[in-house]
Amino acid sequence: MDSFIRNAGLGDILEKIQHDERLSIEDGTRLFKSQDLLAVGCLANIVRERKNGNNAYFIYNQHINYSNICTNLCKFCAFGKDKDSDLAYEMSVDEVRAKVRERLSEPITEIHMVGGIHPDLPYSYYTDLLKVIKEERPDVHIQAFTCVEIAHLAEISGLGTAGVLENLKEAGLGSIPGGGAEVFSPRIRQLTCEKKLSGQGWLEVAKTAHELDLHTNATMLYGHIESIEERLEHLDMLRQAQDETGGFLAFIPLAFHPKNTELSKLSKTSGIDDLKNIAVARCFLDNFPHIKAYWVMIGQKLSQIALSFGADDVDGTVKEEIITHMAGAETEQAMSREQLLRLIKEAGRTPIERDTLYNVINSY
Ligand code: V47
Repeated sequence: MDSFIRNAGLGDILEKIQHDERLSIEDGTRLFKSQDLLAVGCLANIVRERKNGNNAYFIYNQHINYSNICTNLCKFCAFGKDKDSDLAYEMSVDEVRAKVRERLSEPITEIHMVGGIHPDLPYSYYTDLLKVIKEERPDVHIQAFTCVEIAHLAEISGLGTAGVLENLKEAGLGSIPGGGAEVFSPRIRQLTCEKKLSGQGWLEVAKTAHELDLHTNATMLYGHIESIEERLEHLDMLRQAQDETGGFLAFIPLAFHPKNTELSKLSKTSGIDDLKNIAVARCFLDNFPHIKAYWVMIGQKLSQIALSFGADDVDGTVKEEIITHMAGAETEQAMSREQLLRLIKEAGRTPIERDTLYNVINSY
């Protein structure tokens, strides 16, 4: 295998990975630009195995998108809608309670809840959401509100970032999902999501959360108008932040889905790029414990292959995914535990059902 990687011109990077040395931005760029996907995958597989052995994680979770009303209206997003749009929706606190009740018979351990940046819902709505979920399912871990939503809540509550995080934690928040990071580059934000919280702002919220013992995830939305250099800049900013706090759990590359967005003329991502984003992230983000292949975005089959290209996690049962499906995802809306087990086992990995913080619930 070593000679195969050397023949691909990546021998120096192999040496670094074998010695657990940090890759430079230039190394990362070369990996992205390499034509030899298998060589890049082999490198990532070395790192994956060192960090996670033969384990591949999944979670029994439920997604709730409480509202799609959004003032940011990012060009890559098909989910967010203006308040006056016919497609706009907003769940009442009782409707969210009903969503949770619908699935009380299932062994759900995590509720993943995000929404748009709503122009006029009061701060109490958000704390009430957390409280009713906890009333219905006291043991569930609530992973909710992206760093972009947290910045908005800090503003409308007047509590500031640390204050609002403390307050949400008291109301039941367990951790923060990785959405809203997009690509940190100011050029990309200017062109695709100029109203959104800046990349620096996103990182500040994440780091403040970590200081308060709230773990977060991180994402990167790739495959639209960003350059390879901008992807590396994004990964480098995440790696630096993780050096400072150690609070990120997982990195999830998100494959851009163009349908029904203002960027609908762009193509879907290729399988090669999907696997490369996972593999390069695994090699470059040496301080991130987990890399997730999100089956909703890249499909069940490619997620299975991704378990040999650096990923050690396939997310979970999900159920009722809206954000990617509004943008044309053709994947299922949910997977059962049995389907996840089969996907992982057939990839030659040991399926580990985990909770949000990667504590083992069951090993199969
Ligand atoms: O924040 C928006 C992205 C995110 C599109 O933390 C799009 O474990 C693709 O962040 N095509 C939401 N992506 C999803 C997300 C997530 C999902 C699963 C697990 C975790 C985690 C996080 O989806 C948004 C945005 O960055 N997005 N529009 C689109 N057209």
